[in-house]
Amino acid sequence: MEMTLRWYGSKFDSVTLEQIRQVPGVKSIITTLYDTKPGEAWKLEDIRALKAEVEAAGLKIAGIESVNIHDAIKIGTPDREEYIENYITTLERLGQEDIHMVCYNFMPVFDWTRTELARKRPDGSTVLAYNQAAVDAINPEEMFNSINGDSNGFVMPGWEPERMARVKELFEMYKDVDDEKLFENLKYFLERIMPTCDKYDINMAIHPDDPAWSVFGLPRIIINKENILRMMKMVDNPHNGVTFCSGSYGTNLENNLPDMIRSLKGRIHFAHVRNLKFNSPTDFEESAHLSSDGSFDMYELMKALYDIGFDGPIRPDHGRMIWGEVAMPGYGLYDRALGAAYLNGLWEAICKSEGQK
Ligand code: DNO
Repeated sequence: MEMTLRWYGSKFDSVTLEQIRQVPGVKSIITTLYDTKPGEAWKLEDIRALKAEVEAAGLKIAGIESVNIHDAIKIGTPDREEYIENYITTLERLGQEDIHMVCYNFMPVFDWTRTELARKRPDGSTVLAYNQAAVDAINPEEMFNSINGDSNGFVMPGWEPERMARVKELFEMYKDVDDEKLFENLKYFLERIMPTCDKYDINMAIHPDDPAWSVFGLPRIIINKENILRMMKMVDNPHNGVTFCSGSYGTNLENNLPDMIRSLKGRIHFAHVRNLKFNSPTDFEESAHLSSDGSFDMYELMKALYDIGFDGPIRPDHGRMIWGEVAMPGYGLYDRALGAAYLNGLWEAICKSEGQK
């Protein structure tokens, strides 16, 4: 596996490439053109400039998180053709620049959803947290305002103000889209882009819906083993794969994470590994990565990845805010660096106990 950290670009991130380079075992990053809009074709010169900046700092780009999907594609309106064409152009340009992994999601309206961005834990750290009762008590606009108010001045991915200004209109546009329709639209999109992925060897890695159930009545499909295997089968091409995100699939305690990993052998193109601490099945917070701080056995997750021969990029996921750092919630340097060191340690121990040098 290739240990990475996510980086939003020098205009948007409080963490620098120079800092990332000093995290032991991290030689590459996962990044994006954060100021592009879903549906736009990325400019070749922008991709080249990003790549040059990363390489000048002694790092490499291991993949893109995310090239976002325009709502027309998810809803299946006739203008989706234009946006699919633009997506294909972006993929071609990424391929030409030797970038071969693209993470995306197919969540309607929102990306991830949390009810708190700074819940205080007993050790004084703050973390992102989710409480179903709190979601049930508010409407989407209120949720946007609370996320925006808690984000330390950073624009949170998937919660961009321009997007949220249209939240009512977006809900209206999705009113006839149920799970089946969303599957159908995903299939259509994947079938259209697979020839380009084959040509440029681009691994598409769909990110799960987070949390792994419907919020505000919107359809959600990338939530469990059954659905994800259905998706792999409906477009049966090795370039159609997943981002295995433990913190997203893990929101539903019925998901057996090591078993899911094993069932996806060859189709996991990217891994997000983080721990959650459940206070009840519908209230959880993002703990430190260490197994004993949360509810997951992180050794078992890493062992399952090892057993399937996972060799793609992996990243520690949301970190706690510690040591007075002010950063985008979930994306500070310190706790993610601790996470990377811990996951690297687990991996080294697994490799050695399996007889590898
Ligand atoms: C949250 C992230 C997600 C993820 C997208 C992928 O921190 O894991 O925003 O990047 O869903 O498109």
